[in-house]
Amino acid sequence: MAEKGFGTRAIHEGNIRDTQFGALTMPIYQTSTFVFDDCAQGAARFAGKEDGFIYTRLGNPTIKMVQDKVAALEGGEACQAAASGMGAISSCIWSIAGAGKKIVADKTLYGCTFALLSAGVTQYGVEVEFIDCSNMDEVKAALTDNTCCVYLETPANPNMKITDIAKIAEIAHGYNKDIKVVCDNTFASPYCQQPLSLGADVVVHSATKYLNGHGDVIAGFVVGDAEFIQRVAMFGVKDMTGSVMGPFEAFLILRGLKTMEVRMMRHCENGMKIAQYLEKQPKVTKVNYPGLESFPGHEVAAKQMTRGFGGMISFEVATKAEGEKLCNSLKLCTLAVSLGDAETLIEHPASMTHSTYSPEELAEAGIPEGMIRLSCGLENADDIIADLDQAFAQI
Ligand code: LCS
Repeated sequence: MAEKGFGTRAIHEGNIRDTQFGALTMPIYQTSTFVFDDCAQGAARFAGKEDGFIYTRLGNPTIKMVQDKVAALEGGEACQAAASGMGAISSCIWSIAGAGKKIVADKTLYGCTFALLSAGVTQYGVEVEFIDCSNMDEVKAALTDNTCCVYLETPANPNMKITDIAKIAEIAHGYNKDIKVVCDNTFASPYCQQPLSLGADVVVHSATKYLNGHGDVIAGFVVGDAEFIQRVAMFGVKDMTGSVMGPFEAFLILRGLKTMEVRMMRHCENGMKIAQYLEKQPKVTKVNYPGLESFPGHEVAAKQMTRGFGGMISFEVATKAEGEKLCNSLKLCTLAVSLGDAETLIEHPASMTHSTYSPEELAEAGIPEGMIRLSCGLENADDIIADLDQAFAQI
């Protein structure tokens, strides 16, 4: 039988049947520990000789189900949940890098990921070189014998820069097959793009965003091959970060995933309509949306974002003051960081999500002061556009 559609898989893959009471939805196993029948069973579980749960930092049924579902949607062998996107990223990085190793990272990243890589891991003997991953000459020049990881976001937060995942994987693995190509797939979501199928080794997510989709959870995931995820689970999360997802968060994400396909269809549709509106708006000097033919990354995006271009847009106005006036004049669109929610959210990256960058680093990363980021929500596109239009009339 042909592979089932994304919506069907989001609803049915990884489900664990409740044989005790027959509950349709996965119960919230709100427990810190699990009871052993006897000492032999406890010892066998700790030794990995018997399946079964031990302690929620090491595994939990509700969390297992959401992990298996996300692994299936990303086309990965296994998945490890974390307490946040940053928990997933740091648990992943500590499972790859250590003193004496080098990470090659794109210079345009979510602000806290940039802080982790530029000011965090470097304190512990890890070398990090920031480059432009959309420039393959820079990628080739950065690879060295101690390189263990190439780290990127595509589309990148906040300027939507597109990186060719297949090309990066080919270059990195051609240099050394053990280099882990890690792709943050938060902006695209597995509905639009599956980096593992393009050659990436690991996908990380802030599940706070599209995977949950309702703005009521902080959570993250790491997806990859079973051996690597075992290391992330039993070293990265268990020992290094302790960044454990809660059972209630797992439950809420399971609930969110049931509607993921219909939500993403609407996010993509609204993203395209709003990007086309912004392109015609005289006060906008530049629109960054992978679906626009005018966008430099469009061709690569069309190749690797197979179901749509997502709901994230950034655009530029002439000055920071104009951007602030615009944001302060909106009535429907909400001034808040985060993204991927039902509500349309707008923010100013240079002073908010990317305030961890110095002014020089912002310029280097392609994040100007006049840039505004828009997470197109699930409202009716005409209403979002009307709100933007009245706000633009104020500047
Ligand atoms: N990766 C990306 C691409 C992100 O955008 C974020 C958060 C993270 C990782 C970290 O995830 P968290 O720990 O927050 O779950 N991005 C945010 C943003 O752009 N606005 O607020 C948070």
